[in-house]
Amino acid sequence: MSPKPPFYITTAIAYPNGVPHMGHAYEAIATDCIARFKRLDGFDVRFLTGTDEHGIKMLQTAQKAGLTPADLLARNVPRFAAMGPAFGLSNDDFIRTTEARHRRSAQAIWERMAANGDIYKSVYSGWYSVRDEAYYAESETVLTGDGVRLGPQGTPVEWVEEESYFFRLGAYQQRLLDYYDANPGFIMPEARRNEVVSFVAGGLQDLSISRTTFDWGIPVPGDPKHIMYVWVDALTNYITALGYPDTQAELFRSHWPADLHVIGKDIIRFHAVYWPAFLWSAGLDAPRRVFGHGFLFNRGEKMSKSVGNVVDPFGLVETYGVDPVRYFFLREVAFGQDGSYSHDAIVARMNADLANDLGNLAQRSLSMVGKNLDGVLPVPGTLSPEDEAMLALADGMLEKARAAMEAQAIHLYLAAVWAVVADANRYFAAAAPWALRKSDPEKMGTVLWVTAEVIRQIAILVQPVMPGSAAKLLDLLAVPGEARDFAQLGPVARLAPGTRLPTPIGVFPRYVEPEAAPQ
Ligand code: ME8
Repeated sequence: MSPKPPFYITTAIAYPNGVPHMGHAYEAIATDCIARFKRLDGFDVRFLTGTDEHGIKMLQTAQKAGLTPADLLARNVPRFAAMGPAFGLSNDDFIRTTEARHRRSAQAIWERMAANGDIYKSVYSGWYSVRDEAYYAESETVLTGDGVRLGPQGTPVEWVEEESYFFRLGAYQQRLLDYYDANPGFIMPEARRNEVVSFVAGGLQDLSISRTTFDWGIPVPGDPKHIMYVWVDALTNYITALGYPDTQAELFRSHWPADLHVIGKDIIRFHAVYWPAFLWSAGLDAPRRVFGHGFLFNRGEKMSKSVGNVVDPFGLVETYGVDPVRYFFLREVAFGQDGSYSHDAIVARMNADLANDLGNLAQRSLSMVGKNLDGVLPVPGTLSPEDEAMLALADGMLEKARAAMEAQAIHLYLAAVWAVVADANRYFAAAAPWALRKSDPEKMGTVLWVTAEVIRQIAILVQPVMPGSAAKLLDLLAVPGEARDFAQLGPVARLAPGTRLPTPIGVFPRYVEPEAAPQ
């Protein structure tokens, strides 16, 4: 067998200056879904997430709370790490930028960039947003009526004037434009790509990459009164986790360049402009794709720690369960666009798509196998055109799902699967196997077998989004653990007639409002 093709996927690393909010969880869930999809589709997946622990924002938050940065991290980082078990994340590593492996790596990339002639010392004077940890040209800022100057993301900027090292970003303008041109899929979705291309085409200033006014960060090699700009430090996490600076490390050799950096749309510029330039300067390859997802709004408001309308993601899982929460966000929000959520919207999806459409189909068909056939999967008779058509729809799901996932259109992959769930419900209702029990038991058996086989394929395909519930469905169909990957989809591994199934149990509970629940 040929070795599995590698696939390296990452989330942004979050600032743990507060506790995780739903935007963080959303990014992690979506990235996890893509990672699981690729694993089931035969890739050697490496999935990284973690925390971005340096920078002036971290320092200021700690000072405001009367803490040291280390205390603040001790308080918040465990909450980010706890997202793993709470949201069913399958990350292979969790990186913290305060780790020794990362300091070594960030200093090494700096030295490589310096050796390449791309770093020089000068004086920076310009605007800086602590909230964005970003430098902006004056033309990108606006002065509001009350005398506050805001950057392009609407966050306050302050005037900074200090000695600084600079990176020759300007020297990479043409190489970046050529790269965007030669790799139209590098920045996704397309609207984000257009923004970046026009930003770069407008001209690139050299970038200030060190600060001297605080010390919460990684010292510049050979000049420790300078602290590295937090984005040089942060972006490097993606290669640290593969073993950089040891470019001969097994993981680095097999998995760099990254296939996909999943990030929010507010940090596209760092990933699609600065990061490739840093990498090239250090003699490394640029990532293959940067996908900027949209922002989540709760009742129309952008959620953020500073605005203070954060909805606790752990609370959502406690209320609805992890798989319904994962399904809701990935199905409801077109991946790449902004989205909003509310209790009513979550409950509507939970009860309609999960409990009624998929849950009832499984429950009704499998309990008929239990009651009428002693729990043994029947031998199908001659397949009717309807039976054949139903199986063909199920067999066709993988191709559609794959095409959607090639473009990270997670919502379209799920829509394709749920189209088949709807087809299966129509097929089951039209065939009415309950009416065939006496008149045509063989046909009843055929309909139940076809329905079970369709559910098998649906369950295999929903594993990336709802791993726990899909596993329960596959258990109900007695599908062995080693027969659950995408190679088992289509006609190659049909359910074997004669298999004894366990007693069916409900997999997707309806959400009942607490006040409506029976006392
Ligand atoms: O930007 N909806 O960290 P961060 C959806 N440390 N996504 C959101 C969101 C929302 N309401 N709010 C934030 C950082 N995000 C840096 C990243 S990577 C080398 C360094 C997303 O904690 C945001 O777009 O502010 C980003 O991708 C991630 O959450 C972490 O945001």
